[in-house]
Amino acid sequence: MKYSFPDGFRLGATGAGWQMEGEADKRPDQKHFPHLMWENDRDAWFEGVGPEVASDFYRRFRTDIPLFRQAGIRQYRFNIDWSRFLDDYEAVTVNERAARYYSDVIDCLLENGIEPALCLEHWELPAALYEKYDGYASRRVQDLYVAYAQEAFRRYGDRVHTWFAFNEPMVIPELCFLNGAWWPHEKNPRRAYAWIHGKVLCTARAARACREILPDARFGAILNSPYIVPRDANNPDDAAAARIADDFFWRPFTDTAVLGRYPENFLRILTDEGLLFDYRDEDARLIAENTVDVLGMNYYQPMRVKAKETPWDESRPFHPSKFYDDYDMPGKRMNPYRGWEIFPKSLYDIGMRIKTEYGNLPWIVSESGMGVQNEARFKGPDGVVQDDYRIDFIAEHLAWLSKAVAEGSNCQGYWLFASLDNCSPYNAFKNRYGLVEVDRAQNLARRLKKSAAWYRAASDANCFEFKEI
Ligand code: BGP
Repeated sequence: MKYSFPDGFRLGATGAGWQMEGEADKRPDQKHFPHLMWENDRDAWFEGVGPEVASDFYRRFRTDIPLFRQAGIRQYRFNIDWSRFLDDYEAVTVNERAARYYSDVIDCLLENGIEPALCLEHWELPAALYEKYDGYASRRVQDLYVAYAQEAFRRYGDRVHTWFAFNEPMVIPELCFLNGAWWPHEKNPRRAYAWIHGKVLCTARAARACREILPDARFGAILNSPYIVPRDANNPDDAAAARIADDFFWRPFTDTAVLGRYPENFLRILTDEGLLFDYRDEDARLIAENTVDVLGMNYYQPMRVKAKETPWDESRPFHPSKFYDDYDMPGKRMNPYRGWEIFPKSLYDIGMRIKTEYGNLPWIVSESGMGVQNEARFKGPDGVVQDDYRIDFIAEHLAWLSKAVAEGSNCQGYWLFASLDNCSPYNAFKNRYGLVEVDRAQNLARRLKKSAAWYRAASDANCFEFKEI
């Protein structure tokens, strides 16, 4: 069956700053938060590998970007590493060498016919601002983030017309401070929600600054959408459990960014728990007055929940799972390497939800992808990774997305994670995501995978063949 997208819909890819750039030309005092995670938890990172070299995109972008073009990437979302971009985070003095690098990447993308979209942060909060002020919980750091954003708008706004505040602003507060999975392994909900509110305020303030400096640009938020699915939508207890998970994991950033307000239930529960952050009248006004023009939704897997069956231990620090249990659906399709469910229909559901609940705002699938371990075993005699599983994964996601678009959802693009194989938090180079291989046994040599040719054909034609969904 043939699936197609309207004119103007673009296939693209995402490149995460620190996960690809590497740390060449950075001073030791220019560390970012993921570097701290690695430095303090090295044994837990796959083979001890961290962000130091990553894919070495910093030194190789001039030869990488033409490969992206060959892979059919028409739009490219990447980000500035705040910790690299400035020499002095408090005085907001720009490191001219870093500024030139980002400018050169933008030019190189444009020369290759690829439209750049810039994100201001993919977790690269400068370590110095984490250590001195506790990061986004601090109003001082929020000021410094906005000052940094203004500098970026002034430098690159002549060539970059789509901007985003953060990549997945929920992930660091959730994994580092709420459930303790990542360094510093805290279960400290007060800190987690203070960070979340700080990032909500930064998003609104950066949107306002972007409009002042670049009135013709569009400004957006990139959110992780663990699309929440109840065990049984017809069971009121399961549905109620899913609503609470939604209030805590989907809606805090989506509602503030698009509707200009927090979900009531989220504020009420935090208040009842004695965990409401420093929430001022002027904050509510700021959020209401500075919503975004575009949403980026990163989607990997659904979050399945059911009504609470296990007793909640009141001596534990608060976690939203006080009100729901995770649901392990029998027979679910898995990506065994990453341990994530594969459920492409969510892209249709996300599209219809944005249409009905969020005013049909323009949106983009800003990440979707499949990480696979030991891809070298799939190499053919010519050395090319025969990643048919990735082609099927992309096609099935695109098929569901095209159904949403056909039913009126205003989705304008699909950006694969990722252009290049790169360094994941903790999993480092274990699972490979790229259309372009990075061969670590061969001095990081690059080679297009089979999926790159498929992506190129789909991108050029804006349509593709796949089985009926
Ligand atoms: C998202 C990040 C990406 C990428 C992706 C895949 O949360 O925005 O940068 O890391 O997850 O996950 P992982 O790298 O953990 O396999």
